[in-house]
Formats: sequence, C-alpha cells, structure tokens
Amino acid sequence: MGKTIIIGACGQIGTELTLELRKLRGSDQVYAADVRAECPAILSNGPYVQMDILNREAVRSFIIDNKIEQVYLLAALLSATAEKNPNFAWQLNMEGLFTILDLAKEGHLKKIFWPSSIAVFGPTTPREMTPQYTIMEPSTVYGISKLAGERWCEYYFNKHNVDVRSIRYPGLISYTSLPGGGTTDYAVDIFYQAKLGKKFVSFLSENTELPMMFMEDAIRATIELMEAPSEKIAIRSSYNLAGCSFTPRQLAEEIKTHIPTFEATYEPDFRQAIADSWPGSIDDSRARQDWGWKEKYGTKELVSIMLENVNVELLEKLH
Ligand code: NAD
Ligand code: AKB
Repeated sequence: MGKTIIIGACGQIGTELTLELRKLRGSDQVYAADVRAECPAILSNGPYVQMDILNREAVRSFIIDNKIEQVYLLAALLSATAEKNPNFAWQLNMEGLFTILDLAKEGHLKKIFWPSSIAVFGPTTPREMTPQYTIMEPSTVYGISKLAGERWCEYYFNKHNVDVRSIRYPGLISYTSLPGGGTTDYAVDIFYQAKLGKKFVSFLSENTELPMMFMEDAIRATIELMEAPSEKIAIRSSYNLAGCSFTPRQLAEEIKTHIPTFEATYEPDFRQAIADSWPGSIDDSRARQDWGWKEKYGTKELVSIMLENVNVELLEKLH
C-alpha cells in the first residue's frame, strides 16, 4: 500500500486516526498534516507537514510530489464554530473537498475518506432511528456543507469513478485530544469536570438525546470502511453509523454511579437549537449489512473508560 496523508491530523479524530494508521502501515508511511505550525508531541513518531487545505496549489504539489495514494480529509469547522462564521465555514468545508476530489479524478489518488455528520439531518427528519434515506433539510451551515459534500462525493464516484468513502459520524467521545467546537462537546467536557470534582453546567438541556460514539469505535469503523472491498461499498454519499444515544441527564446519572457526589445543572445556550434539529438515534443497518459494522461500546462502557482515562492536565494546558 502507498503513502497516506491525514489533513486536519491535530484534531480530535485526526490524532487517534494518525496513531492507529501508523501502527497498521508503519510510521513513515503516514503523514500528519494540519494548518498548525507545530506538530503536537503525540504525533512526533512520524512525518508532519504544515498544510493549509485552502492553499490548493501547495496541497496538490505535496500530494503529487510525495506520491500519496490515500487522503483522509478531516479539516473543517464544526457545528457551533461554523454558526459564528458561516462564510468561512462554507469555504473551508467545501473548497478542500474539491481539491482532493479533483486530484483523485486526475488519477493522482487511489482512495479518499471524507467525514460527514448527523448534522446532515434537520428538524423535518424523523428523529428516532433516523433512516439512511430520509428527509434531509439541515438548518445549520455545518449541516448544509456536509450534505453538499455528500452529494459531491457521490457525483465524483458516479461520473469520474473516484473511490471516495464516508461516514456520518455521531458525536465522538475521546480522552486523547479535546473536541474542536461542536454541539456534542458537552459530552466530553463533563468527564473533565467530574474528574476535577466540579459541578458541571451543561449547555444542552437535560432531556436532549443525541447519537454518540466512543472514539475507538469510530476509528475502527473508519479503517474497516476504507479496507472493505470496493464492491461492498454500495453507498458513496455517506453511511449512517450508530454507537449509543443518551441525554445529558442520563450521562450525568451514569457518571454518578462512579462518583456519587457529582452534580450537573442545565443552562442551554445557542447550541440547544442545533441539537434540537438533529436526530436522537440512528438506524445504521446499511453499514452493518454492507461492510459488517458493529459497535463495541455502549453508554456504560464509554463512561467507565472515559472516567478511567481522562487526564485533566490536557484541559489545563489549553487554559
Ligand atoms: P477538530 O476541530 O478537532 O479538528 C480539525 C483539525 O483541522 C484541527 O486540528 C485544525 O487545526 C485543522 N484545520 C483547520 N483548518 C485547517 C486548514 N485550513 N488546513 C488544514 N487543517 C486545518 O475536528 P474533528 O472533531 O477531529 O473532526 C474532523 C472531521 O470529522 C470534520 O470534518 C468534522 O466535521 C467531522 N466530524 C467530527 C465529529 C466529532 O464528533 N468530532 C462528528 C461528526 C463529523
Ligand atoms: C458537532 O457537534 O458539530 C460534531 C458533529 C456531530 O458533527 N460533533
């Protein structure tokens, strides 16, 4: 297998995906790339390149000159940050995708992974067990960019035979790196506050149910999808994928079974409207049927492993 690059490698998903792909393929075969000037220490076991996905010519030259075969394109603004800067979010989330799809169309790349999100659904979508194919009228700039991206991925597959694969990730929960500006971020922050012995103030209301997944499951799903034989990938827009679903109150109750003194209060802000427009749970039967997806972590397992592993120093480094 040829070389791989992960663009947006310093983020919540990129950090763990880079480490896992380096384990599988060899550190020197997997480039980490990000707009950040410095490579975080955790990714220093392999090559790092500072790269702005919006600099189309620089991205093209690097990929062609280094004979890269696979791209994981993770750079994006997430839902909450995107609402604060809609024009830039649209530019960042779309332009980079075209740069990479065009490289594949011209024969420079063999395979692309591009993540979508549960944000492609909207207030008119059936909320429970949201099907793969259903009404999609996203009401956020992030959701609109992800839905447009999905349509372009399918288009490039159909018209230009580009091998692009995608997952509609739910909210991802991890302890290796912090989340980067999403609506589901409360479900990571809560573990740091619990470990610090602090009261947690949730920016979502107590009964807001959202689909979530432990990062290890998400990374495994991504690699399984990318390694599946092409003929098994019947969906070239993006696959629904589910881990578990919970509300802030259910999550707090589960944490209390480990830390009985833990307390949470609820003060919804602008992110409540975003969460209200998203599904509560996801039907991922097509991913199960087509390429054998099965989650390992439910809410209980996720809470135990997060409480065991979150390191409050990671949070303190940022403040
Ligand atoms: P993140 O915000 O943690 O990381 C994004 C990374 O991209 C950052 O390291 C950032 O520095 C980098 N970046 C930003 N602008 C860039 C640019 N111009 N050029 C190169 N790099 C740039 O995001 P994440 O949570 O790791 O998400 C990665 C992808 O997965 C995104 O497309 C996101 O929409 C999608 N996704 C994430 C989740 C989740 O819960 N984390 C859920 C659904 C979909
Ligand atoms: C966000 O909240 O924006 C992300 C997502 C579900 O896409 N975590």
